[in-house]
Amino acid sequence: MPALQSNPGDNARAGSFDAVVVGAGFAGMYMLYRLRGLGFSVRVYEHGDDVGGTWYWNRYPGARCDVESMQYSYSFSDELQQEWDWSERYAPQPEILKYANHVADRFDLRRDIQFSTRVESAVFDERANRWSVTTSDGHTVTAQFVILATGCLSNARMPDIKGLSGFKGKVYHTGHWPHEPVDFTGQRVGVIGTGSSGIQSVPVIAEQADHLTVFQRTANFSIPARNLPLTDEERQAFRQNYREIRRFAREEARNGIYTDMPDRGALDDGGNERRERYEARWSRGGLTFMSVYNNLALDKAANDTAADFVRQKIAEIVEDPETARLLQPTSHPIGTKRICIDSDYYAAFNRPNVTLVDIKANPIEEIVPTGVRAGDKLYEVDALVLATGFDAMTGSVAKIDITGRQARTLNQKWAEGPRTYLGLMSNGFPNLFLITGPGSPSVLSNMIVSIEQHVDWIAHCAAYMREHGCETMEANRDAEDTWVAHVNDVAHGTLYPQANSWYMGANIPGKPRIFMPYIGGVGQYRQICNDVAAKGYEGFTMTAAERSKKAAVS
Ligand code: N01
Repeated sequence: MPALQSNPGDNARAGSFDAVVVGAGFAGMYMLYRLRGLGFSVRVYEHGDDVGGTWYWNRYPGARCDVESMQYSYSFSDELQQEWDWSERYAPQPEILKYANHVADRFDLRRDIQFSTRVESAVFDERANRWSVTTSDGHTVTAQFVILATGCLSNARMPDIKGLSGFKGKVYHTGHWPHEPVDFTGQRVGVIGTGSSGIQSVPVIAEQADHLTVFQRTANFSIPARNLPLTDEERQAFRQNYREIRRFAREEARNGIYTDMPDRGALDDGGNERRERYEARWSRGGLTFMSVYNNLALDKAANDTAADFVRQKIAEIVEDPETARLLQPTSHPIGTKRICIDSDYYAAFNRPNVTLVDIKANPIEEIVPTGVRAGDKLYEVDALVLATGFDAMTGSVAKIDITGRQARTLNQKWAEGPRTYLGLMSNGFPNLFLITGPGSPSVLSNMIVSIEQHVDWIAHCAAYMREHGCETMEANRDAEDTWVAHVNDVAHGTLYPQANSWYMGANIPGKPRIFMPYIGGVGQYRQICNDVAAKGYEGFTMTAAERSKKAAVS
């Protein structure tokens, strides 16, 4: 029986809520907290049997956050940020999950979350102006608002490789890792995929496995994390300055991370000075490598200087020249695929028990019961790890059968790519909100900064509607068209579209190629959202309860 320790009011007992929230990751939990604080009745549905979202599912060896833990944390409660002790510069997955559980307990969230339950469908009733939400346990509830807190990287993608189902060993997907410990001791393991998940897991699996074969289709740029235990002094320094750190991350940083802002372009420095700056960032480690200069995402010649630096580092670390050459990315400008942050990834290839296989030159032909056949060669393995990524940003939304006005589904509307106004709503789907949806900075930012901004905006909006007697809110078609064009224009002013990335939907066969996140930066985006709200939700139509009833009847 799905867990629910709710103490609902009369309406909620009758299956009628102010809001249904889909997902109990960081977005869903905070959404519940905010709406509950405003006196709304809320039911959260979560497919997993506990909170944590992406951190609940991604338990693969080496999984840890690539944003520093003191910044990858909620800011809405000063008590919470003052009392929680992060142990390392980059928190490992079990610690992030522990934090999510702590938040759920501390704010008593679980009583409104129904676990082990998928939302199967949501249908908008134009007469009642309410959503009917049907779940995997066969129940249907109604709600004024449906809020999709489904996560951008939650829909793990199994690759379509011939013979996979016939493999006789164990097959694991990094995004759907078992809850019980996996021990690769004495085994020959194959890892397919060299994005962030593969790059984090390879050094850890290499330590355990008898032999590890890494199947690489596209080499990726990775920067050392330089992870270390956090000292009390470091934690204190953050805590004392949290007010300014959070303000900067929200309002000034492009990516929601507190860091130095670059004041010059890469070509403004001479070769020696540039190299020194890259060296300093490489030694410091982490995502801020890409903010050493202000034009790395804009100017190919500038970008090449950073890419060359990292390629050179790879050549210095990896002893075998042919392996080093294969690991040097050449297919895309640095940073145009999500840059990876690793702990000893390149050095792992110096181990005698690790082999790199170039499946770009010699594609996987098939998986046979005992291994992987590529380039006419059989690589025998006992276990396979698929680090093959996600149907990102839209995949989890698409799994829910969402029907808006005039019986049109969201999947029909988004068949040529997602269309939203501000990444928050889509025309034709009143009172349906997305948290960190396509068209918002989301995955290009510190996710928690973006989640908090969206949740706060949606919460204010719901309160505003209640205060003004409004029953529905809907993105206007023209505002949506203008926003989609703007998101596109901004993206095409950068180098990002040059990569076959999951940002573009390029990892999913048949998915329309559209740059999905908004690249204008979280500070600018926040300002736009605030301005829209200040102008009475410009670009949205809100309908008062009486008017909308008449409109629906006529
Ligand atoms: O997935 P990916 P990921 N045959 O899509 C390859 C976040 N994240 O799970 O590039 C062979 O990046 C594919 O090859 P190619 C982070 O935002 C964060 O690693 O398509 N190979 C690629 O190498 C990240 O960007 C953290 O040629 C196949 C790999 O699989 C996002 O999640 C940690 C294949 C997939 O890479 C996704 O990362 C981990 C096939 N059929 C993840 N299909 C943090 O630190 C795919 N590939 C917070």
